[in-house]
Amino acid sequence: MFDQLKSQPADKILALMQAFKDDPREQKIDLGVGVYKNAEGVTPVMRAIKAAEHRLWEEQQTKAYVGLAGDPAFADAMIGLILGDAVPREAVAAAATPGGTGACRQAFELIRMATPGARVFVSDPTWPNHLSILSYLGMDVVPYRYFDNETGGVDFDGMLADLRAARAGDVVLLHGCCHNPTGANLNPVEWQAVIDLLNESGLIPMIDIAYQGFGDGLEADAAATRMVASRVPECLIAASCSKNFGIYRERTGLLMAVSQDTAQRKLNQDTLAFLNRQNYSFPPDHGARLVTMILNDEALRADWMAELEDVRLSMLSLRQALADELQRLTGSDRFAFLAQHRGMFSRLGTTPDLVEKLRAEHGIYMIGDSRMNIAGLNANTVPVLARAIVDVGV
Ligand code: PLP
Ligand code: TYF
Repeated sequence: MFDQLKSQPADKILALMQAFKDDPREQKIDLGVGVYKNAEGVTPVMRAIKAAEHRLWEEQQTKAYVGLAGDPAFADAMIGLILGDAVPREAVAAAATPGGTGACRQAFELIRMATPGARVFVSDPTWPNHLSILSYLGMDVVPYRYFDNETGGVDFDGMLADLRAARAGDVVLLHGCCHNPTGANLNPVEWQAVIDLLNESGLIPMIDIAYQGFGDGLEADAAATRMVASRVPECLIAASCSKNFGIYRERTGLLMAVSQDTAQRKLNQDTLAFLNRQNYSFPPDHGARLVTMILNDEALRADWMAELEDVRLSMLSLRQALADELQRLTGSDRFAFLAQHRGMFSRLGTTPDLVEKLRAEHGIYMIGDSRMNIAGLNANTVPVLARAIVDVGV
């Protein structure tokens, strides 16, 4: 049996992580995998997580199974965080999943189950795992134009033109905030235009929100998701707690199915529980429980929000410093888009050859499509990166 296996393509982001580790040079900069790092290069356990873990260790009396959809208190807390009061609670079915990846996987399976012929429209580019899971599930994927290499912004006319090719029942995958891998995002007017198109054409939005709090703030980063959820008849939302709670390895996420028809909710809820059962039965609980404790405790929540805000502001100031340094070195505003981008990532918009040159000659590791993890920088390495970008001739 095993000899029938074919080797599968590696995850390029994870492969780059390994290449960085294997590089013996002392002066090297890791702008690869999307994990937050502070100025010392450490990915810390957030204070509120530590405090909640401590409390959990003291108070938890059982590790018995919870439920196929996870603890409803986790869903309630996350729905509050993401959707606020944009839609009635009765309109939302939700199930905990192993990370945001699990939420995406379950969402895709639900789409395939509900509408077997549906195509999924994805931004070009999008997070590579979207493509790889969709292809594994045998689903049809249609890219829509998104990033404009010339301006570093969104090619919005191209995006709308490509989405006009979608048919009723097709799904449009949108990043709720902090687009991965580009860092370029829609403004509110553009979001409304997308919503109008979705409604005119009968398209179903699926929102992937993995970086709430990393862009313009917790509320601002949820605004587009709230706008969509309250203005379309149905949508799916895949949320991750990995980044904003710093609990990557705990595998904590939530899939939400929103319908304005509250009678539909029970069927949606049962389907989400069914899909969990088919794939892994009960979802992980530890991270979800910590998140619930934090969101429901005034002091823990305030401390978490304060630390998250520090994280967000540190990335914003690194962006600004990089854009300023490049402005100083080149005498042009060509790289001003780096300060406009939001979230962990920016796509530089250069060729794989120059990305390779940055690695070979300067020990700077970014993804081949020129995506940089801004949190991989610090005050000392910003000028090093800026000089290298100019040196290789980006
Ligand atoms: N979606 C996007 C766009 C991401 O960048 C990530 C990042 O890790 C995820 C989903 C899911 O992350 P996780 O499964 O670690 O929660
Ligand atoms: O895009 C990133 O870097 C993050 C982390 O298979 C990640 O989303 C990368 C690769 C992967 C899973 C998560």
